Amino acid sequence: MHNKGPAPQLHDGSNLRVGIVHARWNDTIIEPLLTGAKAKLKECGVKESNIVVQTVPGSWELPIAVQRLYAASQVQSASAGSGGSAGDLLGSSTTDLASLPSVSSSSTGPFDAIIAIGVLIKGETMHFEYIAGSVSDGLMRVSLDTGVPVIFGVLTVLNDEQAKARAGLIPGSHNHGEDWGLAAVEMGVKRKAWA
Ligand code: DLZ
Repeated sequence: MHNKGPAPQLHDGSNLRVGIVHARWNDTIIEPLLTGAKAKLKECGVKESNIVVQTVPGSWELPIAVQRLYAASQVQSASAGSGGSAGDLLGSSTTDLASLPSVSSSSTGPFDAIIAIGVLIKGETMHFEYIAGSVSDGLMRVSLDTGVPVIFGVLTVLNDEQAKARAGLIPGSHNHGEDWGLAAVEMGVKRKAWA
């Protein structure tokens, strides 16, 4: 099977803070992607308390959420010691995915990378092209405007089968969420080095 992801580079994520924002559309695909991303973050040493998860209704809302989450983490960093967290500033994470954690961060500081996760299935929406193009452009813009690496975890697929194959739900298939976790750590570490 193709789509095995990039050749892995292992980086130490123990000093990183990583945000994850995911859409709630297509939650059965989102859930394994999120789980895969978090598993790789932790494998690289990112502490649970340094992973903040937020949700939005759909992929369309990802760019604004990533932008505000990052801004909130900067404000919080500037006023460190005044209490609160980036998660608090945006409101608690609520999710219908019972197995997913809510916001849990006791740490402070701006995020070193943010992963945006969504699943757009062409067959289900006439909006597909509009949403996919705008969300891609929006996430790139947020990344370049803020300087924080935004990992593109938005699947744009033609049907359910393709979505499942990219979430590791079909035997022998690869969970792209794992790549996004690794990419977040690599880019977070490199961004610090390039600062
Ligand atoms: C409206 C809509 C449709 C039809 N399909 C999807 C989808 O496949 N994946 C997704 O993440 N979101 C979808 N949405 C919701 C939009 O992203 C957005 O949440 C709403 O239009 C409200 O702004």
